Amino acid sequence: QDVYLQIIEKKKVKRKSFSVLIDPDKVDEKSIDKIVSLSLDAGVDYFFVGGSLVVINAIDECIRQIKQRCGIPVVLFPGAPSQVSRHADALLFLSLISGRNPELLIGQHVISAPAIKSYGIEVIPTGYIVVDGGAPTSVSYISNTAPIPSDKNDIAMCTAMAGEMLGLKLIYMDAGSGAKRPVSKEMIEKVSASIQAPLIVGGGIKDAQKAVENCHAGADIVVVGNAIEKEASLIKDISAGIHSCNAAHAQAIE
Ligand code: 1GP
Repeated sequence: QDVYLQIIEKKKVKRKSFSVLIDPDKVDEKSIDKIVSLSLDAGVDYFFVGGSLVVINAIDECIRQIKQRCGIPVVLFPGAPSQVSRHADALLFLSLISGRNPELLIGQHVISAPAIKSYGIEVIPTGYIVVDGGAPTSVSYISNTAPIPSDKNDIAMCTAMAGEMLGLKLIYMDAGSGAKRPVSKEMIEKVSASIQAPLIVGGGIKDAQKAVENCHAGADIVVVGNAIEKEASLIKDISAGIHSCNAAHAQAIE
């Protein structure tokens, strides 16, 4: 089944999903093995693969190793056109709509379009909104754009609305990998109430409590990378937290 269709189906029944972000630079065969087995046990919904700066171009190999071990959909979350792999199930075709860098709004898309088309992978047009996470993260430096200030909920809301009006099918709010301060509950509430498109939230989430708070605020998919790189056992707690929102919702409508 198409990944986007699956995301939409889940949103219709208010099912929240957990995505583990894997930075191909930071894993080897052994750590992939561990992450995949913990993710299978915990019922992780997606793997996002990518990073702001992928130094060793090991995307293909990383995805091959994940897919060898499980059927969890692998979604590319590329920081650059070089991070596109034909082996992924889908690609978040990111337009950095919080920034004003034309290269990341449309330029790199033009360059990578023919290759992506020839790969035949599912492309999901995604409005990528970077929010200030309390300290400069790789994403704001590499993208050469200013993030949306963390308390400017209206700017985030209008940006997400405009992205949706332009036809983008997902909105991804990101405080940046390893952010000190994740996207606030208030901003997630404001954005999710203003759009129909599914909302992905990530950056600086370190525990189940914040993941659950994000789900209640309106996030459809919660992404965690950095904290899991440091402590892989968090996969279990965070997944249980996110999926407990689904159980609670199912009970409430019975
Ligand atoms: C970053 O949203 C992702 O782009 C995940 O962030 O690595 O801080 O979990 P973390």
